[in-house]
Amino acid sequence: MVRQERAIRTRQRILAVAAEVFDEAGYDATTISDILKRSGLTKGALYFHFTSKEDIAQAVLAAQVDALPQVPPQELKLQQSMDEALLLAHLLQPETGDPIIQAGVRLTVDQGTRIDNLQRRTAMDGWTERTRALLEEAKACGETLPHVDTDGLAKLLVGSFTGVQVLSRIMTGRRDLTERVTDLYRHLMPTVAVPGVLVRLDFSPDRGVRVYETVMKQRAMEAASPAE
Ligand code: XVR
Repeated sequence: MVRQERAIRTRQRILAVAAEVFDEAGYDATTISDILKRSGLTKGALYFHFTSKEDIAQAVLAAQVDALPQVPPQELKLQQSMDEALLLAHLLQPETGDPIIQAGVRLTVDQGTRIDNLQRRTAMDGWTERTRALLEEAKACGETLPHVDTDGLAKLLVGSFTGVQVLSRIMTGRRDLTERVTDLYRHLMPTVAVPGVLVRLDFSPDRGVRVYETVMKQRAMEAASPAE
């Protein structure tokens, strides 16, 4: 049991270190020995968990969706969906970021100079499914207008978030990402939400920080008294 826990920790450590390296250098330029050097592990320990650079990158790609913590549940599921986007925007910031999410997103969006075999679509399908599930709840609660198709809307939101993210990285190193994400939802929600819900959605500029801080406090509390 103890050995198993140690193995899980080592695997997570490799992923965290690899995420940092991939985020700094990109997939093409990263070598497995860069990851090895920074992790301080032996070759044997690393190859026990992963077979190749591609294998590690695949694991980082796959981990991104689950690395986004749950936001506090909201009465309005559309608010909760927007809160997820705002939290993601914060976790993509250089200072407040999460390395797995940052590297996962970079690996997803970077096309690379050479053809590689990374499964970028699986990660995007994961985001779309997570988004769709929450929109489905919103629909079941009567929050959405009759024409809303949750499948199409989930794809549109994931696509728009990605576009906004790429542009924000180019223009400001993602410093204006929260603002751009708020603009996206402020302009999209009137075509999605029924009027009674629309007026209750919080588009204020500091919503993202509040969601982020609540989630981080919750995480710190859980770390202090881990649930058995
Ligand atoms: O699913 C997402 C949200 O529901 C907002 C729409 C965000 C999907 C982000 C996808 C990720 C991959 C590349 O971002 C990129 O730029 C939270």
